[in-house]
Amino acid sequence: MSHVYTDGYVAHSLAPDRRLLGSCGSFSARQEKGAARLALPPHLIGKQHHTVVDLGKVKRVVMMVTPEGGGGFRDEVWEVVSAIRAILRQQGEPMAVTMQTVFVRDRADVPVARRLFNAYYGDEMPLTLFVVQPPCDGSGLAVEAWAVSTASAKVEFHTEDLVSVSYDGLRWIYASGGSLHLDGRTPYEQTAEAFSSMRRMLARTGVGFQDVVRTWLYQGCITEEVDGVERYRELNRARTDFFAGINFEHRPVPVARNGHAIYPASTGIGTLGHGLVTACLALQTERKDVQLLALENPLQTAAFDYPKEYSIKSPKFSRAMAVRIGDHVTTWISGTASIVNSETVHKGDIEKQTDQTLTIIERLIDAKNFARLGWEGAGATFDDLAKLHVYVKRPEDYEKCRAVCERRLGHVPAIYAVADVCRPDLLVEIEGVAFSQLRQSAR
Ligand code: 3EB
Repeated sequence: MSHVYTDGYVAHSLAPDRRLLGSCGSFSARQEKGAARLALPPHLIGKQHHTVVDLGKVKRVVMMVTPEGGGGFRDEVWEVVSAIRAILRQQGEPMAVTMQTVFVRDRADVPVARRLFNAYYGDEMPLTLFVVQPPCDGSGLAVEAWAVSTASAKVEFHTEDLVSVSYDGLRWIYASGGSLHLDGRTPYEQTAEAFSSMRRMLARTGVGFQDVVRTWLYQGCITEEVDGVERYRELNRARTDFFAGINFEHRPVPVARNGHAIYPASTGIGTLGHGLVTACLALQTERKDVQLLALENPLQTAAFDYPKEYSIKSPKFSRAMAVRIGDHVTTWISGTASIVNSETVHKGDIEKQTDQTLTIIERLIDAKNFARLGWEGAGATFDDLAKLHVYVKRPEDYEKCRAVCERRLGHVPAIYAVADVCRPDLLVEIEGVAFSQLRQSAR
């Protein structure tokens, strides 16, 4: 949010768009009184939206930042860095960014972005994914960054592909499978290598792949065919083979029986180029008040049960993964598209597909669905969303898609980027993360 004042300066409100959990519940920035306002010269700080999540012992800040001052790509990166730094500085306690996803317009800009982020973060470089998906607003980049307060959390930057965060008897591990380019390898080989390297990374912290709760798979030219087979289908075949050796029900953290197979939540989406960028998030704890629930959607066939016409080996992911920690629940919503049962609906209509996708998400996270799958008293609404990522296939659909999202969700920190969704007839895919409180009676 920015306001141009008569002296020509732009004052950016760095008040959070949302505050989740804690004692204050959620409310919008507009309602917040006495919000910090920094008067900053134009172009110094990017457009930012962020959510502050009060997890009791630690605070998490989710930032969605895009530049707006113009200039070259370097200016844009520094503007984003300035915004991240300003948001973190105003938290009043030391914060560290643990993971960031950098969406860039041009692949050629990735090395520049990497160097500038390295220069800022130094030896505290978060796990960083560079994804070639042009931001819909025309910027050279857009960044989603997750930070945690370091007064009570210990953040370990093992390598640029491995970061862990420990607090309150919990350990979260972010691992990336690196950024692979084609190099003569088939999509199957690339995928197999990405999963193996994530497993190798996790093993360095003593964690197995069965502890993964969420994966992100950014595949270049996802719907292109290689030797007559679509790249995404080959990704699915390789993932299926890799997962065959993993039992996601056997992990230290108990998984609720939901009557379905259990897989991590996931995003599978296209990028420009032919690379494969992957990452995962794992959780380890011995706490007795922590439990996982893999969510399926009453409106959709489980992806792992999709008929063979979509992929010989089905996509192995859950519609969402929820983790209950004490009396709050974090829900990672997988990439969700306008699919009812297993069919694409509203072909060619961006507004209807967006609206349908949001309805599917709403039904996925509502209390009824949690109760159906065994968690009475849990559940989330759109007001509990900390962030949203919207992948739009056709750049010209952006405004219409955003209008539908804003009408139904109000203001959620969000990034919109252009990407190919894994079926030719899908125009939009949406993912998010929700933080909600268990109902009193369920605690
Ligand atoms: C769908 O429902 C849309 O292959 O990991 C969404 C989220 C999608 C994850 C994946 C694919 C994946 O099938 C596509």
